[in-house]
Amino acid sequence: MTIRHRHRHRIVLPLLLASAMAMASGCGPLAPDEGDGAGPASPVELDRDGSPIGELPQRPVTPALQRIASDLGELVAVGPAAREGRLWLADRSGVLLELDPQDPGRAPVELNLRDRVGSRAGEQGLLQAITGPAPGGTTAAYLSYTDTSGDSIVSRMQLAGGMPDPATEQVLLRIPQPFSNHNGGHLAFGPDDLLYVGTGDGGSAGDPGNRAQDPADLLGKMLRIDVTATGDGTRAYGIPPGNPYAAGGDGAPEVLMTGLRNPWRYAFDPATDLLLVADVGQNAVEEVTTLTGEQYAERPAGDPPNLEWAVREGDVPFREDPGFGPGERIGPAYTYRHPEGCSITGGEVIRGDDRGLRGLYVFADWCADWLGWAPIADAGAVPELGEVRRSPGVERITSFGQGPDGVVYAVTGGGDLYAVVGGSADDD
Ligand SMILES: [Ca+2]
Repeated sequence: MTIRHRHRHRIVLPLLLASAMAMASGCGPLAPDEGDGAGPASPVELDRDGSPIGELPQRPVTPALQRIASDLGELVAVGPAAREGRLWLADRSGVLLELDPQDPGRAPVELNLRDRVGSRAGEQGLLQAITGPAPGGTTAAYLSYTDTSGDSIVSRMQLAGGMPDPATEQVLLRIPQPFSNHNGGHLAFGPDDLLYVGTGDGGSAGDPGNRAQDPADLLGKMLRIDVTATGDGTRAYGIPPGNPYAAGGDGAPEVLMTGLRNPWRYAFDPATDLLLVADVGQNAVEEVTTLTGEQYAERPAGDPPNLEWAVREGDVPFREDPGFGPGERIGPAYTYRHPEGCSITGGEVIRGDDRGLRGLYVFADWCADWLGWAPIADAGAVPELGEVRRSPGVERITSFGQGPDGVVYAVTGGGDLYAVVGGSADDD
């Protein structure tokens, strides 16, 4: 890795690298004046598409959407299935689909869970299904949905034939919902193999119960639990010792972060451990907030990261009374205003892909026809979200997810499955 390589890269990929270079701020491996070339190569600068220098594309590669399948129902989640090479897709009405993205014309396997999923209101339903570790070194399915009473459920099911077995369902969390909207419902395992559970503020508008700032309330939070532990009789999981209220205090032991309104999708960058949380705004501002591994791994007692809702909506004041609860306030890394969109759909960081998109965070907005994207810039030791740009996209994207093949997929409420592929800069 030499200066000469960097120079050539800057010529070949001027648009992408200009922002990355600007963010390097004169320190770290991206700095143009740092000459030792020692240490690991920067994925942004030296390995953006995994190709040798001489084979880099002549123009910047931007993300675009390629439709893979249609008419799959009201899709709200996508991710790897338990069975190798397949995708799990969640139909909000309560059906889990298993699809082979290499053979998308074949009818998907269907698991009907409508006996327990309630989906009358638009934000209710089957919201997520993923696989993950379980006690005894096994693998299980973890599902998130609203039940027929409208309450939020996070449950575990054993796998049978590669699909969740509903007869084995074990409810881990049951969170009463005061209103039908803002149910959160995303599930993701962190780099620590702990389960991160995003909950909405309970709904209505403006967080009337001030739940998001109350660390004792499970609503309006990022929860974190250890599902490999068998629990202690009062709960069927373990409490990670790094949670800010693990040892007691004024908050619930499951609470990791406070001040969330409706974190409709968040993602961990597998290369840097950066956590990107997209929080849906009220009527004005949509936001992405980022936390480094250092910011979320081990929290001091009584000090959750506080993402500021409902005192602030994105980067503007929302409600003064009753003010901030405890915790380190962390403002958004990126915001945009209505009517550029109306409801952010948080995305994923592309890392396994080798078509020129590596290191990009992609996301969308439910109301907008653009695809948002930005490089994750690793400026020395601290990863951060780079300059956000937009490409043509489609409306009603409800979720993104990693595929089994390193491809990031997107789904829509209209039943379409898309792969995120590389387009040219001319698409802008
Ligand atoms: Ca916020």
